[in-house]
Amino acid sequence: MERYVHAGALARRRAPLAALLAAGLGASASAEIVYSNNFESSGWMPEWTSNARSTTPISGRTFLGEFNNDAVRLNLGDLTAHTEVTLSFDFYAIRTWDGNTWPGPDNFAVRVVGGDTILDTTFVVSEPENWRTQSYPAPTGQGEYAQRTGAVENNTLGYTWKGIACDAVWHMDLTFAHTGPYLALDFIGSGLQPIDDESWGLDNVQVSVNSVPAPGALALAGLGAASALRRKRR
Ligand SMILES: [Ca+2]
Ligand SMILES: [Ca+2]
Ligand SMILES: [Ca+2]
Repeated sequence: MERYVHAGALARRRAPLAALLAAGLGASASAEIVYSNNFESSGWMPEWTSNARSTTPISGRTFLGEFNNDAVRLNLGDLTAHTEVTLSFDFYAIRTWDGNTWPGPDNFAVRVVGGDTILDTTFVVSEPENWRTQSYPAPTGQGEYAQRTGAVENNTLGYTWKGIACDAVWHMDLTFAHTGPYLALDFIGSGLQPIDDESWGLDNVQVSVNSVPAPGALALAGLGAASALRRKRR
């Protein structure tokens, strides 16, 4: 029996009507943050299947992890009606990730339970072995990018391997089609060597739900606004 957290009890913001109307011509007419967690407080988190938390040696950031060849699940419930979801988070890759090649591939994936895989890729954080390649920002097996490609931070967390600084942070914004009040997401590491050699964590996890109205609904909203304006002028 899975437990779902009442997302309404967590940080929730509604886009003001003006912003909603202004965004009416764009892809997302409204967005609502239904979950946000920086893991800095120590309370129990029933929405996560693991409550493992660590603090970075440099700058003292607390995050969810460290994990290795593990899957950790985020369960959310009571979501506002929506047509798509945006998942944002910081991915901490710690120590000697080898990317596409032996001893690897060193893989990280995010899957919607009962739905699509929204991220499946490899990373390299393995200086000074500059010959290694990673798949990210392409999917696993489809990219040959230099190590740390796309990283927003390098060697800022304070982890080392044989005295050499060895960590990187990637920021992810993943938008995918989704409907229904429940959302479960699996974050999965695989192909990794032992946890003191290759590990990972999550920080600043945020989930927003978006409603993309059908063109007909947009036209109706426009008509409604126009007739409201006419009534006001009379
Ligand atoms: Ca944090
Ligand atoms: Ca390694
Ligand atoms: Ca490896």
